[in-house]
Amino acid sequence: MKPAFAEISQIAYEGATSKNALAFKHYNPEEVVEGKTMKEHLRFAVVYWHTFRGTGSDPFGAGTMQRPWDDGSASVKNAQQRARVAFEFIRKLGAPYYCWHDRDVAPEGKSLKETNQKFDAVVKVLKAEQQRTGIKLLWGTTNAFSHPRFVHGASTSCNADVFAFAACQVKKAMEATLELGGEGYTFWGGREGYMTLLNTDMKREQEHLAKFLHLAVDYKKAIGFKGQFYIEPKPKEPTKHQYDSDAAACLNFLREYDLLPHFKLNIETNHATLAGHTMQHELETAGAAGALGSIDANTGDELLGWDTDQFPTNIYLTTYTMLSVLKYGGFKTGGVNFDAKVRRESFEPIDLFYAHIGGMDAFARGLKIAAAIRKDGRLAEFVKERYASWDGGIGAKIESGKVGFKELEAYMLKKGEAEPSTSGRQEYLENLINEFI
Ligand code: XUL
Ligand code: CO
Repeated sequence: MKPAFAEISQIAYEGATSKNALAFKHYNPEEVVEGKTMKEHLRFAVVYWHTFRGTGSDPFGAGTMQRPWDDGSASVKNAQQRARVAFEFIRKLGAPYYCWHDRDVAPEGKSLKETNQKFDAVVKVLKAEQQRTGIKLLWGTTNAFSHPRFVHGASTSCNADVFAFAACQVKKAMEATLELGGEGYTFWGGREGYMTLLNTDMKREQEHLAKFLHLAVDYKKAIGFKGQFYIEPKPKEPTKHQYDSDAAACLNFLREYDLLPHFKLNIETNHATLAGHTMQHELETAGAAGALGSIDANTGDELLGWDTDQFPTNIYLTTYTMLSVLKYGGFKTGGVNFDAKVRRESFEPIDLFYAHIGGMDAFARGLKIAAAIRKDGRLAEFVKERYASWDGGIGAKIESGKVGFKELEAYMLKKGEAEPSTSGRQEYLENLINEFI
């Protein structure tokens, strides 16, 4: 096969002073930060859907992307050829992982049986390419939202046959993930929500979603798949309201239906924005519940109210993200998955390199800055000090359950007043962060 990116050689780390746009300035895979290499910390993944299937179309215009290796057909041969190009790209970029939806990698056939056969034929090539390059599958997932059969949702559809069809798809995609040694499997509820409550039995739909996930957990055990299950929160788009609306809603849902031990969260930046939260808020919510699994790294545009999935280049964003990731012990099964697409105007193949190099460098900087802030210790010390009243005296008695309202009343009657504690020092702390950026 003729290389698709013949003019591009392996992307190398050249250091901060390099002016080469096709080199890393900060991502040095072997550099050790807090006892692990950058490669081990960040576990970068390239998404198949945006990077190899994105056309650049939007509601106002057709696709713009120039992808000379793709003949535009829905043939298995084209899908296999595209897979080989994908691995050439990921290898030259030096990302250790990739992620797919079933329908990104292989076309749909006329029947479920034919669809599965086409999928098998492409999975064979993916496996061979993984073995050839050493690139691994971070997670697989199912596209149960694009086909018209999913118009009312998949597991939350009003039509039980659609639930059954989605189950077949997840079953097959889990088998493929296992076959490819995938380290996880993600559930993003593409249309698991509603457009209007006038036609929706919300309780029943949520019970069906829980039933579906329990069936997936059962099947995971049945086939011996040891990877991590993730739920990816998103509040809206395509539906008006999605049941997995944010990290807190997902955690509540998982707890209510006894699913929490089986799932962690895959937090996406642009989804946090759509939910009216910061990425840091979502990461802290997941982390505090022991459910921070992986991240979909991208960013939105605050002036555009939709899921623009841009590549992350903001150092504050990557610093705050990595501060939370390091705080909760780093990625175990997850990683930094670029669920991001080049702009419609960035239509040349080389733009795929610029986009990923920029995102990887932004995360490498975020990692180094976060590690430096942690080493400095002033931020952590400030937070610790702020809660010092809980480390002894009445605070410690409350935390350990030694006092009730009666004892607290006696304490306060004697003390007389709760004096305001020290300043929150937001500006001082923001300045402190800027010392490191
Ligand atoms: C959609 C989205 C998905 C999931 C996987 O907004 O983020 O691509 O990451 O289904
Ligand atoms: Co995503």
